Amino acid sequence: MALSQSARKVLLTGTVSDSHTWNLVFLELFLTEQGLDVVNLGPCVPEDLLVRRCREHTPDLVVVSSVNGHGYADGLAAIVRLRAEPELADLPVVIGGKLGVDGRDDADRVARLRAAGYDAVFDDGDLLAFERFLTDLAAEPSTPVGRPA
Ligand code: B12
Repeated sequence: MALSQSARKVLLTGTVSDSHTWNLVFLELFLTEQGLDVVNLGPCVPEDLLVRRCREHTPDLVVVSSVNGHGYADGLAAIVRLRAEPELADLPVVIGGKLGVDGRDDADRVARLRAAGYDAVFDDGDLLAFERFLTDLAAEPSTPVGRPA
């Protein structure tokens, strides 16, 4: 498939308060199967560290995963911090998992995450929708962080 030809780099990260790891293991395997190079930062990643790793690895996509119920708050803090960096302003960033504690989509909170800078929000961890997003992204020209378009 198209994605396997692109060999683009994905930075995968848990949120600052989230100690769950199997979600990250699963996503690393899933993304690798799509033909993507994955750098897995693991769980409990503070915003400043995420910014440093983005500069270091110059990914084509950042995937934020949260399942502990603090995803809306932690995810918002992460994207606000990332988008405050001029060179990371256009970097594609998505978030997904179990973002709240009630187990339901919350349109307002999803809208807030999108307005703050996420390119996509997969609140219920919808992997089919995520796969479609990856396919669309692979069709776009690659413009990694720190390199001119
Ligand atoms: C195992 C587990 C733990 C283990 C984690 C061990 C480890 N090394 O990871 C331990 C015991 C440590 C733990 C702790 C806690 N847990 Co826990 N845990 C679970 C449990 C039982 C399974 C999680 C798991 O590993 N699933 C397997 C992985 C592969 O699946 P997943 O995590 O669901 O991820 C999938 C999707 O969400 C999706 N996805 C995830 N991220 C993303 C991102 C994108 C972009 C996309 C597209 C998809 C996606 O893809 C994955 C594969 O399908 C779940 C309940 C459950 N049955 O899901 C609760 C659960 C996640 N835990 C929960 C809670 C509340 C906690 C604690 C806060 C409990 C506490 N009071 O201390 C702490 C968290 C502490 C912290 N600081 O984060 C809640 C979260 C509530 C919510 N979000 O609504 C759950 C849902 C249990 C519940 N029903 O209440 N937990």
